[in-house]
Amino acid sequence: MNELDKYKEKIKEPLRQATLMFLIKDNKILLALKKRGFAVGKWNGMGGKPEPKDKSIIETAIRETLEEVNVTPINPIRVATLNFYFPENPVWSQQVAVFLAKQWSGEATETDEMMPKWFNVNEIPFEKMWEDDKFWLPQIINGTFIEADFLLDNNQRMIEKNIREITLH
Ligand code: 6U4
Repeated sequence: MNELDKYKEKIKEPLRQATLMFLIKDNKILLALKKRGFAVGKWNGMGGKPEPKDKSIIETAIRETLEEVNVTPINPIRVATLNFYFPENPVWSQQVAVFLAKQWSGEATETDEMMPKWFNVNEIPFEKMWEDDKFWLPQIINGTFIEADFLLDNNQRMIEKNIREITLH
């Protein structure tokens, strides 16, 4: 059994939830630079943890996007479920629901939390992102639905991955 499966068998608690939202228009994707907190300095989608007032994970994803870049996504689609395991630091472990939106209201602007920027989909700055992103972000941009597990170390480096494409019937 690989390390990932061994660790998954060992932990009993469900992973805490978090969200990621990507806006896509033509051949451009909106990423945002994290200005504080976990993973500061990385380009990523917008997102965060559920709050008690959220009625669903999609509400969390929309609320976080509004708080972080002043945009309200319209009809976002859930395209991935990513499980991130940090055996050396389990409080970082999380299950991330990933959404794509092709419509929104407002225009992305900087906040205390994030600095948004549009990138050409062929020029995504993977070297300044989480190491796992290059394995799933191009696929979801191409319309693939993904379920994946990642094992990461204390330095936020990826140790192992298991990525499954989901076929909808
Ligand atoms: P708050 O509540 O804002 O202080 P924050 O420091 O923003 O917390 P959190 O946990 O709310 O952190 O959000 C973490 C964000 O990082 C979520 O949008 C999910 C995302 N994320 C976590 N691990 C990731 C990984 N390995 N690859 C990735 N995104 C990840 O692309």
